[in-house]
Amino acid sequence: FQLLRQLRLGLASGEIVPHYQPLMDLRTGQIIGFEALARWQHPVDGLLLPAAFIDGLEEPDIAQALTGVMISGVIEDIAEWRKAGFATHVSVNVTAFDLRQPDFAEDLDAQLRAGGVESRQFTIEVTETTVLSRDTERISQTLSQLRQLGLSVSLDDFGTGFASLSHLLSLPADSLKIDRSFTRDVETNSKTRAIVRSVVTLAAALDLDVVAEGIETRAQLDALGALGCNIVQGYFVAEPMAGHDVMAFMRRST
Ligand code: G
Ligand code: G
Ligand code: MN
Ligand code: NA
Repeated sequence: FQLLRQLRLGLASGEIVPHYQPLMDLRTGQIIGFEALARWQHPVDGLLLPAAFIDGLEEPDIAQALTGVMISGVIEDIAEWRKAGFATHVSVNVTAFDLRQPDFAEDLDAQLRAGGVESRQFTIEVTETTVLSRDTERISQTLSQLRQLGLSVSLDDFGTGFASLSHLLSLPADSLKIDRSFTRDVETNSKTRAIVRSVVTLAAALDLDVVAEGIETRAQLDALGALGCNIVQGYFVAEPMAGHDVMAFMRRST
Protein backbone atom coordinates (compact mmCIF):
# COMPACT_ATOMS: atom_id res chain seq x y z
CA PHE A 1 0.00 0.00 0.00
CA GLN A 2 3.03 2.20 0.56
CA LEU A 3 3.85 1.91 -3.17
CA LEU A 4 0.32 2.76 -4.27
CA ARG A 5 0.30 5.82 -2.03
CA GLN A 6 3.64 6.97 -3.40
CA LEU A 7 2.46 6.29 -6.94
CA ARG A 8 -0.67 8.41 -6.48
CA LEU A 9 1.48 11.23 -5.12
CA GLY A 10 4.03 10.80 -7.90
CA LEU A 11 1.31 10.94 -10.55
CA ALA A 12 -0.15 14.07 -9.00
CA SER A 13 3.21 15.82 -8.80
CA GLY A 14 4.47 15.12 -12.31
CA GLU A 15 7.07 12.47 -11.49
CA ILE A 16 5.77 10.12 -14.18
CA VAL A 17 6.75 11.08 -17.70
CA PRO A 18 6.67 9.52 -21.15
CA HIS A 19 9.83 8.16 -22.71
CA TYR A 20 9.83 7.31 -26.41
CA GLN A 21 10.94 4.29 -28.40
CA PRO A 22 11.07 4.64 -32.21
CA LEU A 23 9.34 2.41 -34.77
CA MET A 24 11.25 1.92 -38.02
CA ASP A 25 10.02 0.96 -41.48
CA LEU A 26 12.42 -1.74 -42.66
CA ARG A 27 11.86 -0.99 -46.32
CA THR A 28 12.93 2.65 -46.12
CA GLY A 29 14.91 2.80 -42.89
CA GLN A 30 12.69 5.74 -41.88
CA ILE A 31 11.51 6.32 -38.31
CA ILE A 32 7.73 6.39 -38.67
CA GLY A 33 6.76 7.13 -35.07
CA PHE A 34 7.36 6.41 -31.39
CA GLU A 35 5.72 4.41 -28.59
CA ALA A 36 5.34 6.38 -25.37
CA LEU A 37 6.45 4.32 -22.34
CA ALA A 38 5.87 5.46 -18.77
CA ARG A 39 8.90 6.20 -16.59
CA TRP A 40 8.78 7.21 -12.94
CA GLN A 41 11.41 9.77 -11.99
CA HIS A 42 11.40 8.71 -8.39
CA PRO A 43 12.90 11.32 -6.04
CA VAL A 44 14.84 8.66 -4.09
CA ASP A 45 15.09 5.56 -6.29
CA GLY A 46 15.85 7.24 -9.64
CA LEU A 47 14.26 6.30 -12.96
CA LEU A 48 11.82 3.41 -12.48
CA LEU A 49 10.44 1.19 -15.26
CA PRO A 50 6.77 0.11 -15.36
CA ALA A 51 7.72 -3.27 -13.86
CA ALA A 52 8.22 -1.43 -10.56
CA PHE A 53 4.72 0.00 -10.56
CA ILE A 54 2.63 -2.15 -12.93
CA ASP A 55 0.58 -3.50 -9.97
CA GLY A 56 -0.81 0.01 -9.62
CA LEU A 57 -2.55 -0.41 -12.98
CA GLU A 58 -5.04 -2.76 -11.28
CA GLU A 59 -6.37 0.26 -9.41
CA PRO A 60 -8.86 2.12 -11.61
CA ASP A 61 -7.95 5.57 -10.30
CA ILE A 62 -4.22 4.99 -10.77
CA ALA A 63 -4.63 3.47 -14.22
CA GLN A 64 -6.70 6.42 -15.38
CA ALA A 65 -4.39 8.97 -13.77
CA LEU A 66 -1.42 7.34 -15.54
CA THR A 67 -3.18 7.48 -18.89
CA GLY A 68 -4.08 11.13 -18.26
CA VAL A 69 -0.50 12.06 -17.36
CA MET A 70 0.90 10.17 -20.35
CA ILE A 71 -1.53 11.71 -22.84
CA SER A 72 -0.95 15.26 -21.63
CA GLY A 73 2.83 14.65 -21.50
CA VAL A 74 2.83 13.37 -25.07
CA ILE A 75 0.76 16.32 -26.29
CA GLU A 76 3.23 18.73 -24.63
CA ASP A 77 6.22 16.94 -26.16
CA ILE A 78 4.63 16.94 -29.62
CA ALA A 79 4.10 20.71 -29.25
CA GLU A 80 7.78 21.13 -28.24
CA TRP A 81 8.97 19.12 -31.25
CA ARG A 82 6.68 21.10 -33.53
CA LYS A 83 8.53 24.29 -32.52
CA ALA A 84 11.64 22.65 -33.96
CA GLY A 85 9.76 21.85 -37.17
CA PHE A 86 9.37 18.15 -36.43
CA ALA A 87 6.09 16.26 -36.67
CA THR A 88 5.77 12.60 -35.78
CA HIS A 89 3.39 9.88 -34.75
CA VAL A 90 3.07 8.64 -31.14
CA SER A 91 1.29 5.65 -29.64
CA VAL A 92 0.09 5.56 -26.04
CA ASN A 93 -0.81 2.47 -23.99
CA VAL A 94 -4.21 2.55 -22.30
CA THR A 95 -6.12 0.18 -20.00
CA ALA A 96 -9.60 -1.32 -19.94
CA PHE A 97 -10.55 1.22 -17.25
CA ASP A 98 -9.94 4.02 -19.76
CA LEU A 99 -11.80 2.37 -22.62
CA ARG A 100 -14.87 1.69 -20.47
CA GLN A 101 -15.34 5.43 -19.92
CA PRO A 102 -18.14 6.53 -22.25
CA ASP A 103 -16.43 9.87 -22.93
CA PHE A 104 -12.89 8.58 -23.41
CA ALA A 105 -12.75 9.09 -27.20
CA GLU A 106 -14.47 12.48 -27.16
CA ASP A 107 -12.33 13.79 -24.30
CA LEU A 108 -9.13 12.65 -25.96
CA ASP A 109 -10.19 14.27 -29.23
CA ALA A 110 -10.86 17.55 -27.42
CA GLN A 111 -7.46 17.38 -25.70
CA LEU A 112 -5.69 16.76 -29.00
CA ARG A 113 -7.46 19.73 -30.60
CA ALA A 114 -6.61 21.98 -27.67
CA GLY A 115 -2.96 20.92 -27.97
CA GLY A 116 -2.85 21.38 -31.73
CA VAL A 117 -2.18 17.70 -32.34
CA GLU A 118 -3.80 16.01 -35.33
CA SER A 119 -5.73 12.84 -34.57
CA ARG A 120 -3.84 10.96 -37.28
CA GLN A 121 -0.62 11.57 -35.28
CA PHE A 122 -2.02 9.49 -32.43
CA THR A 123 -2.36 5.74 -31.86
CA ILE A 124 -3.98 4.02 -28.91
CA GLU A 125 -2.36 0.70 -27.94
CA VAL A 126 -4.40 -1.97 -26.21
CA THR A 127 -3.44 -5.48 -25.20
CA GLU A 128 -5.55 -8.49 -26.01
CA THR A 129 -6.17 -8.98 -22.29
CA THR A 130 -7.50 -5.43 -22.10
CA VAL A 131 -9.94 -5.70 -24.98
CA LEU A 132 -11.22 -9.08 -23.88
CA SER A 133 -11.78 -8.17 -20.26
CA ARG A 134 -15.36 -7.57 -19.16
CA ASP A 135 -17.42 -5.04 -21.16
CA THR A 136 -15.82 -6.07 -24.45
CA GLU A 137 -18.75 -4.47 -26.28
CA ARG A 138 -18.25 -1.12 -24.58
CA ILE A 139 -14.50 -1.30 -25.21
CA SER A 140 -14.97 -2.15 -28.91
CA GLN A 141 -17.32 0.77 -29.19
CA THR A 142 -14.71 3.16 -27.78
CA LEU A 143 -12.10 1.79 -30.19
CA SER A 144 -14.49 2.34 -33.12
CA GLN A 145 -15.15 5.88 -31.95
CA LEU A 146 -11.42 6.59 -31.76
CA ARG A 147 -10.99 5.37 -35.32
CA GLN A 148 -13.92 7.46 -36.53
CA LEU A 149 -12.18 10.46 -35.01
CA GLY A 150 -9.09 9.67 -37.08
CA LEU A 151 -6.89 8.02 -34.45
CA SER A 152 -5.35 4.60 -34.98
CA VAL A 153 -5.74 1.53 -32.79
CA SER A 154 -2.98 -1.03 -32.30
CA LEU A 155 -3.31 -4.48 -30.71
CA ASP A 156 -0.30 -4.90 -28.42
CA ASP A 157 1.28 -8.17 -27.21
CA PHE A 158 -0.51 -9.93 -30.05
CA GLY A 159 -0.61 -13.70 -29.70
CA THR A 160 0.30 -13.91 -26.02
CA GLY A 161 -3.20 -14.25 -24.54
CA PHE A 162 -5.74 -16.97 -25.13
CA ALA A 163 -8.14 -15.15 -27.40
CA SER A 164 -9.22 -16.83 -30.61
CA LEU A 165 -7.73 -15.21 -33.70
CA SER A 166 -11.16 -14.64 -35.21
CA HIS A 167 -12.24 -12.78 -32.11
CA LEU A 168 -9.11 -10.63 -32.05
CA LEU A 169 -9.20 -9.87 -35.72
CA SER A 170 -12.80 -8.69 -35.61
CA LEU A 171 -11.78 -5.85 -33.27
CA PRO A 172 -11.63 -2.34 -34.66
CA ALA A 173 -7.87 -1.95 -35.26
CA ASP A 174 -5.29 -0.65 -37.70
CA SER A 175 -2.23 -2.62 -36.67
CA LEU A 176 -1.00 -5.40 -34.45
CA LYS A 177 2.24 -5.77 -32.56
CA ILE A 178 3.91 -9.17 -32.51
CA ASP A 179 5.18 -9.76 -29.02
CA ARG A 180 8.86 -10.02 -28.14
CA SER A 181 8.34 -13.67 -27.11
CA PHE A 182 7.98 -14.46 -30.85
CA THR A 183 10.66 -12.17 -32.27
CA ARG A 184 13.25 -13.37 -29.73
CA ASP A 185 13.85 -16.73 -31.40
CA VAL A 186 12.56 -16.04 -34.90
CA GLU A 187 15.91 -16.92 -36.55
CA THR A 188 16.42 -20.14 -34.61
CA ASN A 189 12.95 -21.65 -34.24
CA SER A 190 11.02 -22.77 -37.31
CA LYS A 191 7.76 -23.04 -35.33
CA THR A 192 8.07 -19.41 -34.30
CA ARG A 193 8.68 -18.49 -37.94
CA ALA A 194 5.52 -20.38 -38.93
CA ILE A 195 3.52 -18.42 -36.37
CA VAL A 196 4.94 -15.08 -37.48
CA ARG A 197 4.38 -15.96 -41.14
CA SER A 198 0.71 -16.80 -40.53
CA VAL A 199 0.12 -13.66 -38.44
CA VAL A 200 1.66 -11.54 -41.22
CA THR A 201 -0.55 -13.27 -43.81
CA LEU A 202 -3.70 -12.81 -41.76
CA ALA A 203 -2.87 -9.19 -41.06
CA ALA A 204 -2.31 -8.48 -44.75
CA ALA A 205 -5.66 -10.05 -45.63
CA LEU A 206 -7.36 -7.85 -43.04
CA ASP A 207 -5.41 -4.72 -44.01
CA LEU A 208 -3.61 -4.45 -40.67
CA ASP A 209 -0.02 -3.21 -40.36
CA VAL A 210 2.33 -5.49 -38.44
CA VAL A 211 4.93 -4.23 -35.98
CA ALA A 212 7.52 -6.63 -34.54
CA GLU A 213 8.62 -5.72 -31.02
CA GLY A 214 11.80 -6.36 -29.09
CA ILE A 215 14.22 -6.50 -32.05
CA GLU A 216 17.71 -6.68 -30.57
CA THR A 217 19.87 -7.95 -33.46
CA ARG A 218 20.40 -7.48 -37.18
CA ALA A 219 19.69 -11.22 -37.63
CA GLN A 220 16.23 -10.87 -36.04
CA LEU A 221 15.53 -7.84 -38.19
CA ASP A 222 16.52 -9.70 -41.38
CA ALA A 223 14.47 -12.76 -40.42
CA LEU A 224 11.38 -10.63 -39.80
CA GLY A 225 11.86 -8.72 -43.03
CA ALA A 226 12.03 -12.04 -44.90
CA LEU A 227 8.71 -13.02 -43.31
CA GLY A 228 7.08 -9.83 -44.60
CA CYS A 229 7.03 -7.92 -41.35
CA ASN A 230 7.92 -4.36 -42.33
CA ILE A 231 7.84 -2.31 -39.13
CA VAL A 232 10.16 -3.00 -36.22
CA GLN A 233 10.72 -1.67 -32.71
CA GLY A 234 13.42 -2.66 -30.26
CA TYR A 235 16.84 -1.96 -28.78
CA PHE A 236 18.44 -2.66 -32.19
CA VAL A 237 16.80 0.54 -33.47
CA ALA A 238 16.93 2.44 -30.17
CA GLU A 239 16.11 2.14 -26.49
CA PRO A 240 13.30 4.28 -25.11
CA MET A 241 14.57 7.87 -24.64
CA ALA A 242 13.45 11.02 -22.86
CA GLY A 243 11.32 13.49 -24.82
CA HIS A 244 14.13 16.04 -24.92
CA ASP A 245 16.44 13.52 -26.62
CA VAL A 246 14.06 12.74 -29.48
CA MET A 247 15.10 15.66 -31.71
CA ALA A 248 18.79 14.78 -31.50
CA PHE A 249 17.95 11.14 -32.22
CA MET A 250 16.00 12.16 -35.32
CA ARG A 251 18.89 14.31 -36.57
CA ARG A 252 21.29 11.40 -36.13
CA SER A 253 19.00 8.89 -37.84
CA THR A 254 18.30 10.82 -41.06
O1 G B 1 9.63 -0.43 -21.17
P1 G B 1 8.66 -1.11 -20.61
O2 G B 1 9.30 -1.47 -19.30
O3 G B 1 8.37 0.41 -20.63
O4 G B 1 7.10 -1.39 -20.38
C1 G B 1 6.68 -2.51 -19.67
C2 G B 1 5.20 -2.70 -19.79
O5 G B 1 4.50 -1.57 -19.25
C3 G B 1 4.75 -2.85 -21.23
O6 G B 1 3.85 -3.95 -21.25
C4 G B 1 4.02 -1.59 -21.52
O7 G B 1 2.94 -1.84 -22.40
C5 G B 1 3.54 -1.12 -20.16
N1 G B 1 3.46 0.32 -20.16
C6 G B 1 4.46 1.19 -20.37
N2 G B 1 4.03 2.44 -20.33
C7 G B 1 2.69 2.39 -20.09
C8 G B 1 1.67 3.37 -19.94
O8 G B 1 1.88 4.56 -20.05
N3 G B 1 0.42 2.92 -19.68
C9 G B 1 0.13 1.61 -19.56
N4 G B 1 -1.13 1.27 -19.33
N5 G B 1 1.06 0.65 -19.70
C10 G B 1 2.33 1.04 -19.98
O1 G C 1 3.89 -2.13 -24.44
P1 G C 1 4.87 -3.23 -24.38
O2 G C 1 4.63 -4.45 -23.63
O3 G C 1 5.05 -3.71 -25.79
O4 G C 1 6.25 -2.54 -23.96
C1 G C 1 7.45 -2.77 -24.53
C2 G C 1 8.43 -3.19 -23.45
O5 G C 1 9.56 -3.83 -24.01
C3 G C 1 9.00 -2.04 -22.69
O6 G C 1 9.30 -2.53 -21.42
C4 G C 1 10.30 -1.73 -23.42
O7 G C 1 11.23 -1.00 -22.64
C5 G C 1 10.75 -3.13 -23.70
N1 G C 1 11.62 -3.25 -24.87
C6 G C 1 11.60 -2.49 -25.96
N2 G C 1 12.50 -2.94 -26.86
C7 G C 1 13.09 -4.01 -26.30
C8 G C 1 14.10 -4.92 -26.75
O8 G C 1 14.63 -4.83 -27.86
N3 G C 1 14.46 -5.92 -25.91
C9 G C 1 13.89 -6.06 -24.68
N4 G C 1 14.34 -7.07 -23.92
N5 G C 1 12.93 -5.25 -24.23
C10 G C 1 12.53 -4.23 -25.03
MN1 MN D 1 2.81 -1.26 -26.00
NA1 NA E 1 4.27 -5.93 -26.41
